[in-house]
Amino acid sequence: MITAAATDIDPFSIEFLADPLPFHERLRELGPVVYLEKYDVHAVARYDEVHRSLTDWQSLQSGAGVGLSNFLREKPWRPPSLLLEADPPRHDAPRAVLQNLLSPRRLRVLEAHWQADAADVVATALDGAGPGGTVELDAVTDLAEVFPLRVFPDAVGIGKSGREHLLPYGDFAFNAFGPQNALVTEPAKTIGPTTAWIGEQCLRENLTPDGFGAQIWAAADRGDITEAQAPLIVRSLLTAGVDTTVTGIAAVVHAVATHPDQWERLRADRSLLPRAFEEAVRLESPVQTFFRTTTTDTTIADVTLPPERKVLMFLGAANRDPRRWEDPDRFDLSRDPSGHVAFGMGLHQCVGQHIARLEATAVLGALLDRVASVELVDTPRRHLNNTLRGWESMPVRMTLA
Ligand code: QZP
Repeated sequence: MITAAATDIDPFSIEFLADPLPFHERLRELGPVVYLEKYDVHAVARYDEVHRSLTDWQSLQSGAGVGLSNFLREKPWRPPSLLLEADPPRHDAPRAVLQNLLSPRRLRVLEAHWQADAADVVATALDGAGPGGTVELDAVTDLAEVFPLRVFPDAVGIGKSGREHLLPYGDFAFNAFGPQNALVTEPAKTIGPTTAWIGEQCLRENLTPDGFGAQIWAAADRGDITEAQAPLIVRSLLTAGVDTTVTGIAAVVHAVATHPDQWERLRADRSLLPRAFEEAVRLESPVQTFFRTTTTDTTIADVTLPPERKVLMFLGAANRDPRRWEDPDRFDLSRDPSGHVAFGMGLHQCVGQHIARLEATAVLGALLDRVASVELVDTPRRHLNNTLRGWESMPVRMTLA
């Protein structure tokens, strides 16, 4: 019998979360499958094994939870998501509803509006500076957090008051995929009202008549899903749709600020804009990790695991695996980043990715319209989370075109 290399690396420690890249390399080098002693789980950090694990939904289920906690044994902190924490066939109707609602074709009507909103958000962040002027701003709090909060809650159709709960709710949900460390136990003391507010926003009577939320309820009226499923599907949008896009937008600003030659290329050729976003999420992997649970005896690279075992997938490590990517740490607009696993892969691949792309390219496009150069003026400060890799603050200087 072949066993996985064991390690005491803790991927949810402060040390790891603050600077994961050297740990990712160690994990990849240890072997195709490793055993994390601290949590008694196996893990994959190389591209091929992560890709295979993501696509083998029959052996590696999501229904037992995609966090460390095994729903077969432990009660989840909230009713499980009908999409994320479900397998076929239960997964499929909710997935189809969102996939249809969030398809590129359906999103086209938002594009011009969101580009105008992005121009406005960028103008405000640039604080009235004129051509040739320079502005210092925080790319996280003045830009990356502002834009999704400006467009997404309105697109879902939730109430205007209480929206300050959205980012903390997402932050908590993404922390909750990890172990019960201080990133979970501390906010858990005060998350109750936030969770209650989110639940209220998902009810039919609290949604505007034209948003994604109302359209999810309309799918229940048609019988595509049940009325009991509708509010939980709205909840998925509110959980997965805010902190992630904030991080994605911050990632692309960080990438161009730290690679001025690539910013110049982008300025010279705006058709590279979609690629800039894909390459930024490859490099940064806003969603760093996810678990699956074995359904049956499952062999990954010669290591056979019994049923009901958790497997941790390091998306961020796969996206910089030198076995798959040449010069993986470089943000390079010459590269074809397709095949990255920042949005996952297979059956559960991010259903909101077209919205994420629309938001990020709207912001980046608005920056390209106004800004000649972007640079960091200080070391950006990370925001630690058990699953998301983002920033608290990113001071930048922008020189206007
Ligand atoms: C979070 C849900 C990266 C994913 C874990 C993002 C995510 C997707 C779905 C949900 C939550 O359905 O609540």
